[in-house]
Amino acid sequence: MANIMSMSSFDRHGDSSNECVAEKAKLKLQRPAMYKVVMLNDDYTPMDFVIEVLARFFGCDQAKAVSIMRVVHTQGRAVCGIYSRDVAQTKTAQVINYARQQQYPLLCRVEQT
Ligand code: TYC
Repeated sequence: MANIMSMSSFDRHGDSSNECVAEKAKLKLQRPAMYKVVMLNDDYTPMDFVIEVLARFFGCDQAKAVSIMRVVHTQGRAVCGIYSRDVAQTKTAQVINYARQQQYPLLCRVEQT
């Protein structure tokens, strides 16, 4: 009879079949769901402020920031970026907090892709 020092961890846990538990489990990896951060138009937030926000929180260069701002201004909304849920929610909160500090009504929201 084996003493405790010579027993495998499976034996110690009552699984004497020595089957690998990980092989039994379903190992299907799924990509995390992705979420769009959508910026919305309003009549009051200055265009330059929106451009600054797009550069600061979404890593846009000047040309990209101007382009996205113009799409929001003319079409009502545009996607600023696509992220995991936590990152999308954090960026949305950061943008709204930053805008409110300046008393601008700028809004963005998270939408599942
Ligand atoms: N429509 C705003 C203006 O004329 C500019 C603007 C652009 C505001 C994009 C919000 O997400 C926005 N000053």
